[in-house]
Amino acid sequence: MEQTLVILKPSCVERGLIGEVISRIQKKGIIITGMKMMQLDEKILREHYAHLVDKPFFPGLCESMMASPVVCMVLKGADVVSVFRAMTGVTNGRKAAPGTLRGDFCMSGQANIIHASDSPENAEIEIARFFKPEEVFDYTPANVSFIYATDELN
Ligand code: IDP
Ligand code: MG
Repeated sequence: MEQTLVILKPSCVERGLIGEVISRIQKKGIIITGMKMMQLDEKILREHYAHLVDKPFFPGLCESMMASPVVCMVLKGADVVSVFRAMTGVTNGRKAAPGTLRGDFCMSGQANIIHASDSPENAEIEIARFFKPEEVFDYTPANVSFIYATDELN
């Protein structure tokens, strides 16, 4: 099954929203295969946000991402990259649709509570950046046959 990398940003951790996000992930039927707290630094953020290093808001983005520990997760599921991006909503929380995590829980374009990988290829790169192989547990929960039809499992 596909994997994605999720980061619960300081705007999620500091506002006490970790449980809300994890609850939605689990209620959806997405499997959490890795989870840990980390304090990010500028080195890892320059890699993770390489596409944004030249933007004027990059220093502020780094500061906001280092303001507290974050929670990093690896999620597993069929089409989980696109499924979880849809659950996350668009970048700016003020524009994100109600019902999405950003739409329901944030008001900011920067402090938007969650990072979620945007493609399966980037997900694999990001998982390797934030997790050691032994920190990801590729188990299958006992209820999986009630989450998917048999022909959806591979
Ligand atoms: P995404 O998180 O929805 O994939 P990206 O464009 O990859 O959005 O940007 C990464 C992060 O950089 C965003 O989640 C947000 O925290 C921050 N960011 C993006 N655009 C802006 C901006 O115009 N102003 C301030 N922060 C921004
Ligand atoms: Mg992005």
